[in-house]
Amino acid sequence: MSTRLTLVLGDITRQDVDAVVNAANSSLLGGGGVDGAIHRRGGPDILAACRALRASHHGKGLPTGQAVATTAGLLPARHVIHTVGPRWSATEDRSELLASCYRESLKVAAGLDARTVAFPAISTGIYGWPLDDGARIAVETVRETASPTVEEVRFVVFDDRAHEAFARHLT
Ligand code: AR6
Repeated sequence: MSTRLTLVLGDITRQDVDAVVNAANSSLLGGGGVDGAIHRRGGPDILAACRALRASHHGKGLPTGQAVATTAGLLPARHVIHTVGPRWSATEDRSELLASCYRESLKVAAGLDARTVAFPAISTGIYGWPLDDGARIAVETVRETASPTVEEVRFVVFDDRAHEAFARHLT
């Protein structure tokens, strides 16, 4: 399956796709940014599903670079795929962990038979990753990852600066 990469300026919680990716933290119990918006708009079912994961497979939380799916509650999407980006470090190259978020999320998406997946710019907010580099890793990784089910990967960005960064790497 060759995956089409698209770019939208908007709110990830409004996307009518099979799966939206959440820029979560390893607790899976919510936070600010995309995570806060998804839980606010998606309602309590998402948090209940996250708590169930913490009580079973992910007792210690979700490791950085990994991904796991839950219901999307009241969101227009069918599933939320939670992934944990690395915090930016000026002294340590954590790029492979950021690439892993995109790869592992796409793997989970294929397991859900998802055809359309929306990604935020993982790690580029509260986790401080420089936007241009975060966009480069996102685009390169998705381009290099073949998926048996995913026809469209939609990057959903929140402001003009992020839109410009992704547009640069998509052309
Ligand atoms: N739709 C699309 N993009 C958004 C939205 C939205 N509704 N809200 C923010 N962005 P962030 P991170 C952009 O901070 O850096 C949470 O507390 C934002 O401008 O959501 O991976 C978690 O629980 C930025 O470009 O995620 C973790 O603790 C990008 O989405 C931590 O933040 C990602 O910003 C994760 O930090």
